[in-house]
Amino acid sequence: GKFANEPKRSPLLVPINKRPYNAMSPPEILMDHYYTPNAIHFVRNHLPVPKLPEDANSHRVKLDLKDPTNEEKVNRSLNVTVEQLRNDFPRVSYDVTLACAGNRRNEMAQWRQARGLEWRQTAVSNARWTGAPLHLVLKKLFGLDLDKARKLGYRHVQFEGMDGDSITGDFYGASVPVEVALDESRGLLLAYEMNGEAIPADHGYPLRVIVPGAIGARSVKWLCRIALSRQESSSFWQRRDYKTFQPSLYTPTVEDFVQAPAQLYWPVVSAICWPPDGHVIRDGYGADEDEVVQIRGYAFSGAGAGVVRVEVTTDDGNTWQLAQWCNLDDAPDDVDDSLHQPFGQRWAWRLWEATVPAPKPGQSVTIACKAVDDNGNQQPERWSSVWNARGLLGNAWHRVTVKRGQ
Ligand code: MTE
Ligand code: MO
Repeated sequence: GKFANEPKRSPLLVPINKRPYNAMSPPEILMDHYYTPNAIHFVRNHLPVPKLPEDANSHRVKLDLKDPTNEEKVNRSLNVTVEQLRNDFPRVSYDVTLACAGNRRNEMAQWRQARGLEWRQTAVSNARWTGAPLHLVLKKLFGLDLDKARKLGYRHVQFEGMDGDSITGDFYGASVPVEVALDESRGLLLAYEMNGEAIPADHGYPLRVIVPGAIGARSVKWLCRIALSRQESSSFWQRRDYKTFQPSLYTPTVEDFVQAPAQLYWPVVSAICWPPDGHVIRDGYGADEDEVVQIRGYAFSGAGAGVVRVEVTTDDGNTWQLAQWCNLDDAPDDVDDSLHQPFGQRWAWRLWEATVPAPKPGQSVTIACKAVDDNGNQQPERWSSVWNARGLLGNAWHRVTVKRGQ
């Protein structure tokens, strides 16, 4: 059947849908690693996993220059294999946090119903992605740089996955503006490795594009075609999904979707991964002798903006304390250094921790966090100000309530 190619999956993942398979990372284990182990990287599949080639190196990607005046016509076309990408181009690695645009939809949907899978806060993971820089591939094979591409009338670079419905022709796809795709500093990779291993089946084996700082939807897995075009990808997920609307538009029409701009980048967000909401502290467990609660979470922003600080409150935002960066064993030594994450290319999360006073026996405390990024942008306090019909880009303060037993 359609789901004949699904891989074995870790029992540690937290599934929210079986077919197609969608699963969150386990929040507590997520906080133990700077590089999320491949087996627990969250999975977001819109379609069945396609039949994958056994030999990664001979997998071909089609590169098409479409006719700028006629989307149906291709002016120049060639194929490139993964082997060529490995051998003929520099091998470049970037640390990139992928996050589904629907991350934290369950909280937003508690404020007001929003359409989509109810992800909690861990449709987010971080990996070291390795591959060939996209701009070099287009330069070497077509002699194209941004300037030339624009002069020829190209506006978008489209990506197509192998997953889809061959009858309706509905394949997963996405696109990004040429200004992003052909700019070296934006870091787009044709990636063939994830954390130093072949990319696992669920994450796009044998090749995927990585669009750093963007919503996960733009990093097309199981990549089989790249096309320069005047138009955005005609994929459903580019044109009729992954768009936000003003908070009074409850039921956007097809027309509303077509009109709205496609979302590319993430805003700033942070969330608490430990303790879980509703956690109960029993004395001698979870609260140490000083009667404190240890909190851990992540923070990231979009488009290469770094997170400059994370703040935590236990009095609904009247007073705040600064969180500390975590020093995890697997993180690079210079993880908080501008050499590791240069300005404008801070595509990876920062993991943080904080300690707040434990509530008195029988009482509870609500802990909230927010992050501030390089642009001075901060997370909004309330869901009411960011609610949108599709439940995307959930970045209100993240709150968890911790109770203490009698
Ligand atoms: N690429 C293909 N071909 N098919 C998909 O369903 N899902 C996208 C993106 N790329 C998708 C895809 C979405 S919405 C997200 S959030 C990320 O992949 C998830 O990447 P991951 O499963 O490796 O975590
Ligand atoms: Mo997504």
